[in-house]
Amino acid sequence: AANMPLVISTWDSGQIANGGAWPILEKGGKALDAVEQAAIAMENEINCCVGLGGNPDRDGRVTLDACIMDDKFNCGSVAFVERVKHPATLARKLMENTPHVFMAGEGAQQFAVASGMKLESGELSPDAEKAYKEWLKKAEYKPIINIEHQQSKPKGHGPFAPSHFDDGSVNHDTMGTLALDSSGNLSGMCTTSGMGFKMRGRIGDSPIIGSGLYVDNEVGAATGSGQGEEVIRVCGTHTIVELMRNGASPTEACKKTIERIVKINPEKAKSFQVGFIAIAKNGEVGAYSLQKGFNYTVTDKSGKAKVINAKSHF
Ligand code: SD4
Repeated sequence: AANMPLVISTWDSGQIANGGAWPILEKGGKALDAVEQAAIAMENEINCCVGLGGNPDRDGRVTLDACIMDDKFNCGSVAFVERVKHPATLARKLMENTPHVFMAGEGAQQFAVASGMKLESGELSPDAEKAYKEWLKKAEYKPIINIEHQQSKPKGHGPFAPSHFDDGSVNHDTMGTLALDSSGNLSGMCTTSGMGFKMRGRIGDSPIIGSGLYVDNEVGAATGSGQGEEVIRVCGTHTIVELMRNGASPTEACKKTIERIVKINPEKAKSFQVGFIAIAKNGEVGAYSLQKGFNYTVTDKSGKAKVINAKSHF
């Protein structure tokens, strides 16, 4: 395809992720290496929603979910992992060095240590600490419904990092990245600290192959962000790739999948956000979200990162 290499990531913080991926793609490197570097770049940032600086669960602990998938249906996922700084890298190690695809919790952490990864302190970042204290005032022991914050002003840490908000509320900037390398191969990753103040042990869509991420090198790839429960219900990213296989463009495929979520319960669909991005084998990209306010970042062979606002259902 003409349009390669190419990398796209969820949100405007995708500028950070794409910034990690681009040096690899530019040199003719592999999409898999590029998406791993995208994950590392985001996981190094202190922000609400990716990495160990993210918001904790309702018991005050940060638990990370991530997955990675290459152009040959190899995939690795980790969920509910604590004190591991780079969960997408851990997912890649799991993919490459074990016969397994998915590990969770203590076992995943044990595998990280056995793989030579160091365990971090487990302390909350100052912003997460503050957000958690704020949340504890009401301590509503129920999952928080995830709505886009358009009015709240993010407190930045770095130019584009998704942030904790002054009012202690959560936004949702799970990072999903899809890359098409100069050999025409696709890979993807998804990394998150999950919904802030989630119930302990809760796992979202992000580490689930076919929900938070799917790659089929013959067809295309998709990833997303938002209320994980609603994405899992429709196997969101697998659905998108299947729609593309049947001829839909990336945007049409994302739109049809969002509509499928709406159809389940149109009233409830007003109260949460889901945003998908997708890339076709030919380098065409697209996106669609449920609520307004979802955007994504595309870096193409010009080397420039462009932030694009997705169309939305509402
Ligand atoms: C989840 N999809 O855990 C994630 C939430 C998200 O930034 O997008 N967080 O359900």
